[in-house]
Amino acid sequence: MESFNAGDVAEKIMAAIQKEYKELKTLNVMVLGKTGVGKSTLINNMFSEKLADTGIGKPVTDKIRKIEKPDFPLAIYDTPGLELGGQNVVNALLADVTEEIKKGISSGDIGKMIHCIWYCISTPSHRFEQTEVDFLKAFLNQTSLINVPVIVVLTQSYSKADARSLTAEIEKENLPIVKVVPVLAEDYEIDEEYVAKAFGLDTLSEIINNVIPEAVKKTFIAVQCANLEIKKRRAQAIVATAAITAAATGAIPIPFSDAALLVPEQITMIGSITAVFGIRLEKGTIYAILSATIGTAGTTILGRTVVSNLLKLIPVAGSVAGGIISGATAAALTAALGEAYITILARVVKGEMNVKDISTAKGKKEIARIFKDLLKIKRDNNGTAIESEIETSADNTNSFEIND
Ligand SMILES: Nc1nc2c(ncn2[C@@H]2O[C@H](COP(=O)(O)OP(=O)(O)O)[C@@H](O)[C@H]2O)c(=O)[nH]1
Ligand SMILES: [Mg+2]
Repeated sequence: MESFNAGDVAEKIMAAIQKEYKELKTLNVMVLGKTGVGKSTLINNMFSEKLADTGIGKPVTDKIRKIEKPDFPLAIYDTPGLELGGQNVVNALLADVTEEIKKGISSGDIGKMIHCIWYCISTPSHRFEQTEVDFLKAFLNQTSLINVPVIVVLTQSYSKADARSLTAEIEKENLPIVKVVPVLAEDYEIDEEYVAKAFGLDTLSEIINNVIPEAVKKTFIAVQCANLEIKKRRAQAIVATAAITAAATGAIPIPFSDAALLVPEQITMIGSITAVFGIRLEKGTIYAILSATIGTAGTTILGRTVVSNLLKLIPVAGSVAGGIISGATAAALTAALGEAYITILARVVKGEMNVKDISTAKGKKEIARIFKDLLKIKRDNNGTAIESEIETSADNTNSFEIND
């Protein structure tokens, strides 16, 4: 029988991850606001790559700068010079910006359109100046005609009271905007004793996710780093789909060897989840995760002993009758593998786990334990948990031993 090597699988998963990243359409965000309101700080804290510091700015017009980074599917259209000086300057900027937005739309290419606009106003400025109101109204007049969502972001909102009153003031204007969202992109030191904690980026992220076109949602979820829940939700949906596919394939004979657990659907699942989290993983890391969950390093994945031991943990499976596992068992295995992978990547994103830790003996043991806990969850025939999820506690001493 052809053996199924973890290295080969890791290779296939790397290819699936590459494919996922390549297929992401570029997300285009336009950011407007006066110099010093905190546009760069906001951009740097919303996305996993610090575009505003190190991104290569390319002048699109004398007022608009396009910031991009190689191999990162995000483009920021920054307008550093929005000073709202004389009326001529304002009119020229308005013309430039609307021209740029219209150009994208007439291209017919979703990757070239502006998908969302953030209009930034600094909360400490305390008031919504008439010139700014007029500019915003003229601008919204253009953007609502062409249907691009505009979010007003109140930056540097270390005073929540000031943010509330400025929000009320702007809302009074009844502008055709998505929402007014107060944020503090970075902790703000008010004095030696008091530091205002950063807030609001998770809310902003959720709102953006709701208004951008479907075609770039995947990209946004991948490149944003402000809202982990959005990533988790998307990843869980991917797992649910993969588990249903596994269930639908029906009874699967064991040993799986080159079939079953890591069929193309599962490989795609791992690839898609990785893209959602926007993490760059090396082959060695994937290999470590695989060996800690469904196989042992360097040997055939899912030899009969390993499979039997894993299956014993699954409530719906129990024993393996006649050397065949049911669709429900395949679904449960797929769901547990996907959920274990989400748990690990979420920890990496939260900074609780370092990518390098994954490959250590301790890391692998921890991953094995997470997987085992998830296998034990009672699920329906499609792999959906039917009891409240077991909390994968860090201090579980009953760790899972993988047999060779
Ligand atoms: N602590 C803190 N400082 C901020 C925040 N937003 C902006 N700043 C500071 O305000 C100044 C101007 O911000 P910047 O992002 O360069 O503004 P831009 O000109 O609109 O791009 C910088 O010194 C930032 O560090 C924030 O959310 N928290
Ligand atoms: Mg800037």
